[in-house]
Amino acid sequence: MRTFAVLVCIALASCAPREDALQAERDPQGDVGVSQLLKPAEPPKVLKLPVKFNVRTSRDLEDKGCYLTTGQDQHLEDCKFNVSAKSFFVIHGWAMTGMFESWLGSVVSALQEREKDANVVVVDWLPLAHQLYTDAVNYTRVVGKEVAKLLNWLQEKERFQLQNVHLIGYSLGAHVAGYAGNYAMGTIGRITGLDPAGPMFEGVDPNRRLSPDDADFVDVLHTYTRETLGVSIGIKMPVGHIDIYPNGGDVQPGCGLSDVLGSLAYGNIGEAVRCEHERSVHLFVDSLVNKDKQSFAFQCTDSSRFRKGICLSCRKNRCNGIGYNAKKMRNKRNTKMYLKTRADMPFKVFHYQMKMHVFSYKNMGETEPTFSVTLHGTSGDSQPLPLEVFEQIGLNYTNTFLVYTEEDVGDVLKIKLTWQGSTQSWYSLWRELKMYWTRPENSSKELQIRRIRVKSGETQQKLTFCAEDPQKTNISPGEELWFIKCRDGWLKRNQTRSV
Ligand SMILES: *[C@@H]1O[C@H](CO)[C@@H](O)[C@H](O)[C@H]1NC(C)=O
Ligand SMILES: *[C@@H]1O[C@H](CO)[C@@H](O)[C@H](O)[C@H]1NC(C)=O
Ligand SMILES: *[C@@H]1O[C@H](CO)[C@@H](O)[C@H](O)[C@H]1NC(C)=O
Ligand SMILES: *[C@@H]1O[C@H](CO)[C@@H](O)[C@H](O)[C@H]1NC(C)=O
Ligand SMILES: CC(=O)N[C@H]1CO[C@H](CO)[C@@H](O)[C@@H]1O
Repeated sequence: MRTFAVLVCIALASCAPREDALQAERDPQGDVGVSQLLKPAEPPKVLKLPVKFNVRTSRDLEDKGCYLTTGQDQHLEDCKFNVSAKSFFVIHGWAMTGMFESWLGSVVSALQEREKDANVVVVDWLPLAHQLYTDAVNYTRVVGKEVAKLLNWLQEKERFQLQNVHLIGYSLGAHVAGYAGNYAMGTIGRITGLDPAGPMFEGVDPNRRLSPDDADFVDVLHTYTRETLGVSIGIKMPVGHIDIYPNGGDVQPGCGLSDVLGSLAYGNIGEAVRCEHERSVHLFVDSLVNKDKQSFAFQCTDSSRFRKGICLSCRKNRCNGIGYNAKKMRNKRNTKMYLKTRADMPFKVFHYQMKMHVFSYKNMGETEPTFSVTLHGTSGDSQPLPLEVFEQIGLNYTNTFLVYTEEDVGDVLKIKLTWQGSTQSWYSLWRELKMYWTRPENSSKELQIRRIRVKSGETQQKLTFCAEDPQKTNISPGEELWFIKCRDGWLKRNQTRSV
């Protein structure tokens, strides 16, 4: 218990005292230190209306908005709540500081911009969320029930449809949404879980956490599912109809937990962890505002298979948009999907599967080639993209790789394959030294690659690239080999053999 309280403390907010004047003024107990967090629970101050429904009536985030109260018809009118329109309920998570975090405003603005007619309601349960984590967890059910009560009352209104309701919950808020779905009469249209909280929810019964039963469509983004001392801040298990794990759901680019420099840039580890947890929110905002740069995720049994480039299919609904653009898939349950992303908005990248038959040629011994490819397309060229090798490159074997570009290169016309011989990174230097020790005579290493087959995840287009010079299909360390598009599609297996 102690371990995870500390972890959660680190992850969900900065536990260090803050010098925020505004906060100190409004919230004298804002300096929640770890020791305080671990103190036994004080009897929670029961407030009259611990859960508030704040209708965002204007685009101005500073505007106080208007409050709905279950049973008060006049409030609907006062708040200009359009009962026949779509309604979004944004639900925050654990609140270490007792205040709204800045991401909330981004979600509200993005929803207002994307769906101009819609009602955007912030579910404010700050007094209950600003407690020990274990107590806040206990309150998720109470808060979920309050949301359900409001929805049940709204259902008495003509033209109000539960199908038009979309709950968006971050961290603990995702489980609040789950409870709301549980207690609401009828079926809520959609719930989006943004990195649902893991501690005390991982592995528990479906009716005590977010689950596919809670809405007609439950989609989930998992961005911080790395286990430390047996606890993961974000829930690891799939809890929706589709569960999307961007970048494997653990290390998010730009959050820099894995590299020292990144952590320094962030000031402390806590910020870096929060960066990954909160990434789910920013991916959702991105999906709302960058409509023309939609990210796609691909179904796969696990992250390592995805990283090997095995899963880039869209057949039988195996791919889907992410965040707001995810299409309803009720026939699926706990479907895990994966994608790579950029480090910031817009997060979209372009995925490619590459299949390369590597013929062992000469003196390969124990060496592992370090390849990179550069894509040349109708709209531009990519950076050199390293081919990530997990075990080792199979010789006399068709290897599959996943590569992705941040920029749209358009239709790929040409591919440059480079066998990094010179030191282009510390890693390759290290590999080279290792090679040198084990096998000093490097001059005659040679592999043969005759063609590269490419499939684009985003367009599902398949192309075959052949060696530009049919006489030159051998490659040695430090050399490069050019391939040009020679065919649309891939040939059947028996035909491939004959060249
Ligand atoms: C209420 O929402 C419906 C459906 O989106 C829309 O057609 C209608 O114009 C809205 N009414 C007002 C007053 O905005
Ligand atoms: C959770 O809340 C219920 C009341 O809603 C209370 O009876 C119970 O003791 C609480 N559990 C914990 C662990 O605080
Ligand atoms: C690959 O095939 C070539 C020619 O058939 C053979 O000489 C070589 O030993 C094979 N390499 C491996 C690693 O099996
Ligand atoms: C194999 O190739 C031959 C021609 O080379 C073709 O007629 C045949 O249909 C192919 N078989 C398959 C299973 O693709
Ligand atoms: C042909 C070639 O690349 N030879 C290199 C083999 O490795 C030694 C030591 O690393 C180099 O000095 C040679 O140039």
